[in-house]
Amino acid sequence: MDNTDLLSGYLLTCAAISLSVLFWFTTMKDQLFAAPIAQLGDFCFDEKVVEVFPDMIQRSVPGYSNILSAIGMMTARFAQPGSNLYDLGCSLGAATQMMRRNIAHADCQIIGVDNSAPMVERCRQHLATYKSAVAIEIRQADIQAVEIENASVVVLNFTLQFIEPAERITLLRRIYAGLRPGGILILSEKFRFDDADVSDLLVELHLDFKRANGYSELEISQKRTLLENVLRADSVDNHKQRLQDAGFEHIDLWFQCFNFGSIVAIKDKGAVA
Ligand code: GEK
Repeated sequence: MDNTDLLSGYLLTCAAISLSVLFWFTTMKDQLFAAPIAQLGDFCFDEKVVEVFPDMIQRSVPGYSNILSAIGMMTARFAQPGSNLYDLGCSLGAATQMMRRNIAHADCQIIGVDNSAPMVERCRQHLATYKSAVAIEIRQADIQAVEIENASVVVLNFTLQFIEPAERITLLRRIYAGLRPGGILILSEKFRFDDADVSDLLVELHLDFKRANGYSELEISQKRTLLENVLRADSVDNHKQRLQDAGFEHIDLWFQCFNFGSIVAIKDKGAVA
């Protein structure tokens, strides 16, 4: 890589960050749980959530925009000519868009998948407002039923945590099998910590982060109750072990902020295709 490559990479990253910031500021503020809710069921990604989603995820997930920027940077390095890139649990396509802006090969295809109909509809509308030579397909489907093939980059950005824990290994094995040698999985999650003191500290710091972002105690506790049955976090060690069991040869945590973070898992360049 020479200086021109580095400079254009830097400029691309800055442009991507500005775009995502613009994306956040043009959406509605999340006030879904500001008033008391009589019967709290399970959280679901419905029309109301879609309306406020960019604001919600930005104010709830520490490090979210840093992770998105890095997904763009890793895409620039790992996307292989003529390959597929997957954004599994794509929501409104924030990671899809980062990937699209950073692919150096126009013959790649990005496949975004989400099982929420309102998310998929809004995602398609949103992505259609940007021009690009890279083909994008947004599918409404369960990520556990999607075939992964000829892949160089797979992103699970805060999605695996919504999959039944016992079924996670099957999905990861299919991802490994569908990746080309040298391909990468970027797995971002909310983490659980076994040490009680560390766990308490990181959970409290996350709550402070939400308070600093304007969420009230009521909003925080109602959202927590709603997510209790649907978001099941694993420890970093659990994730690493499962990725190893799925076949990945190179695995490590590359980012962490409080109890949220992201892991890279790479299929060895010499692995059987
Ligand atoms: C982002 N990646 O902005 N099949 C398909 N989609 C699913 C499934 C499933 N089984 N389960 C959940 N989802 C995004 C953020 S949000 C994370 C991802 C969050 C979808 C669900 O509909 C939602 O859109 C997404 O996964 C999780 O980078 O809200 O904490």
